Amino acid sequence: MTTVLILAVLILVAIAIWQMTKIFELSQHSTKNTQVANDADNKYNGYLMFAFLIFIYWITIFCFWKYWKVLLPEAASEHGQDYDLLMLVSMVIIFIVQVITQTLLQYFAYKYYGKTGKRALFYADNDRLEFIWTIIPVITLAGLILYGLYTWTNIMDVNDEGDPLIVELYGQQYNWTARYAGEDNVLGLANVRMIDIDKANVLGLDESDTYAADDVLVKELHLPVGRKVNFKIRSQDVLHSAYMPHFRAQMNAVPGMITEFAFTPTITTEDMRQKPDIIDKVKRTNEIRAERAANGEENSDPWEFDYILLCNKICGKSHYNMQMKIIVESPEAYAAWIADQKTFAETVMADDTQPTTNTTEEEVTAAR
Ligand SMILES: [Cu+2]
Repeated sequence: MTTVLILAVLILVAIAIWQMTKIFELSQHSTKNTQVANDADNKYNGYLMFAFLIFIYWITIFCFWKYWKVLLPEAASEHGQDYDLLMLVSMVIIFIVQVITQTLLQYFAYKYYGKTGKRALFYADNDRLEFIWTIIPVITLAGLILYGLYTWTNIMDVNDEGDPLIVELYGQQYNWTARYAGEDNVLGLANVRMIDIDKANVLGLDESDTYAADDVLVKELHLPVGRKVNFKIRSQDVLHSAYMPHFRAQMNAVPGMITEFAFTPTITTEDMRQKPDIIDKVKRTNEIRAERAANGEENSDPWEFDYILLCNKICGKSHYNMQMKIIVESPEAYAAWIADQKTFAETVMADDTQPTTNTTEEEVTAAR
């Protein structure tokens, strides 16, 4: 209540000051102060236009210089190169057009500022000029769109060619679980109705499905470098989005359906850590962390670079914390790691004394 009163008083005081200024202005019988711009006003505005031109290019150059280093490092997946090239080509074209048009706009506003007695040239139309400034954007945009569509189709083509590794990414508020398809490289059936927390069957795998027995559930994603991975993405509750920025990959996780994305990792975690821009990023981050440590603040442990899977849909209050570490390693290291993991049969089906699932055959078929 006090806040409302204070606000009301402040607003009333502001109105009073504004009204008093008005009265003061009206009492000054100045003949100079007309509402029509004179030569001095026009000149002043012309110079302001020119100053604005200098300002926007100064700030553009400054931002490039200052913030270039916070951009993502080079893409760590095969399609990521194409993705980055498309982005670069689009941005360079936009940048060139922007520089030319903005410069002309601001410069002419400065050059032709109003002067008494000077009249604007009446120029009705020019077919040739209009043809030129229509056809150039048409060709450029058509080219960009075709190039974009071509890249998009290539990136979004999820197929089984080249013996891909099949991995499920399962999102729920607020964590990710990854499921490897095991020896058979076929994921077992799963349905939200078969989730059994008591038995730690958190993904609702169908225990009667033989393909499910060798599936491996993990909380850290390991990927062999150079092998294509087909991701099958599911959500238990709300919309999530599996986002792997270093691999230029993102796909929504939608309850009730399986979405897909495929990529081939090309740089191991170890190799990525040796890249100069990553070394620099880690150094900069750890300097900030050391400062925090000195002040006794939280989140001050030294940081080491890792690939990461994030959720990129605001899915609830702990959304920011929904992430999973990704490790890209040599095929040998990956094979050793996966051999070390327990299968679904070893963890859940082993102590399957009394089946608790009452899912009907129809429901299983529907889930398929
Ligand atoms: Cu989420």
